[in-house]
Amino acid sequence: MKLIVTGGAGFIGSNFVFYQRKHHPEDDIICLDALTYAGNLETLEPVMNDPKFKFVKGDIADRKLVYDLFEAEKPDYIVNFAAESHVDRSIENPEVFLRTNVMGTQVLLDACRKYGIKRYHQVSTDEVYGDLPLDRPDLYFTETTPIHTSSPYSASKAAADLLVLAYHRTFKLPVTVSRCSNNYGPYHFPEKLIPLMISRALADESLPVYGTGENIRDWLYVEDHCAAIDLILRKGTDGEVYNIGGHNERTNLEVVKTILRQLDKPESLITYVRDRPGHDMRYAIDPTKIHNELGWLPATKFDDGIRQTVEWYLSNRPWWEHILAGEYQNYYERMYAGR
Ligand code: NAD
Ligand code: TDX
Repeated sequence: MKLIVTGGAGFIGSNFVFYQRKHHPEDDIICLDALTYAGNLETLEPVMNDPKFKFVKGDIADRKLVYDLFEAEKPDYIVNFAAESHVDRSIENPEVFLRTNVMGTQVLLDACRKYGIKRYHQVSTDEVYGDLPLDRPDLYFTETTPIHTSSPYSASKAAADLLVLAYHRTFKLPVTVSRCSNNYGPYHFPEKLIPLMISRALADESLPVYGTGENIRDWLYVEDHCAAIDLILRKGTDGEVYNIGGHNERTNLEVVKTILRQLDKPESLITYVRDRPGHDMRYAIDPTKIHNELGWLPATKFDDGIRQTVEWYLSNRPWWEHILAGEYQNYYERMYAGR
């Protein structure tokens, strides 16, 4: 089997590449990634010389480049992680979110139609369901919860989901969609909540908590997400949407305090700052469908996962320090110019 993994130099995509090499060493992987600010080739260094792995620098919205790649490689599976993924950036500048998340997805779908594939998998998010109120802990997102987005980011992801499902209905393209809750773990870009708080706490800097910190996220260890996508890709049903989450709801404040305890830093570092506009209150996934149909269950409890994650950031300082210093962006040219 040959897989194209788009966005494989980002947080979840890189973890998925490593998961595939470990669990399906017979498969060939091509990573297509534009190396935006969020893409880091240093992350993929362990597989760069692997004969079953190939890296291609390119934009999923570049039709010619994508068609040429499909023509040359004739992939069986496509897993689309490539996206602009940060809600705050989408509030600042929505345009690139539409280009990559919507138009880029459309180019990939067209390439799948033109060249034929076994399965296209769209990596989506629970944010397409909007949010749940804090006073209704009995409510969860299911696959039939209406799409109801809050940010330009989630609107662009929802648009992409609808396109993917439309290509299934109209053109019979074999597709699946997964909607996962918040991920955490190794290689998480240090402007997202958990790695941001770890790196700032280590430097004894203030920890900016938006609003009151009561917003709830449903955290899933990244490897559990990768295992779920792998199952859906290989055993899921065409045209279906699968929710992925592990019932690990925490307020942002709880998450930040857990990190501070583990690092033995004082809670006085917490600073309440202006809230995110349109800030979603609570996300909570009902994962019954993927459990019943594909037997998926998360393996990592939040308390273990967050401990491992903090330890990972402590023992991989150069990885995130290069990002904070901006050095990682020269890495591709430095290491791969003329290679
Ligand atoms: P990320 O921002 O860490 O990585 C995105 C990757 O996509 C980067 O390597 C970047 O260079 C690449 N990319 C961006 N634009 C591109 C383009 N036009 N062409 C090719 N590559 C491009 O994101 P992430 O957190 O790893 O998220 C991956 C996917 O999972 C996204 O689709 C996101 O919506 C979804 N998701 C993320 C979470 C989460 O908690 N992080 C949860 C659910 C779903
Ligand atoms: O400095 C901060 N302070 C703060 O209070 C940051 C960066 C975030 N927050 C809050 C906002 C959210 O309630 O923490 C929560 C998590 O924020 P993010 O890490 O930005 O994630 P979120 O907005 O929940 O979106 C994430 O999960 C769903 C991913 O970035 C998305 O790509 C995914 O679809």
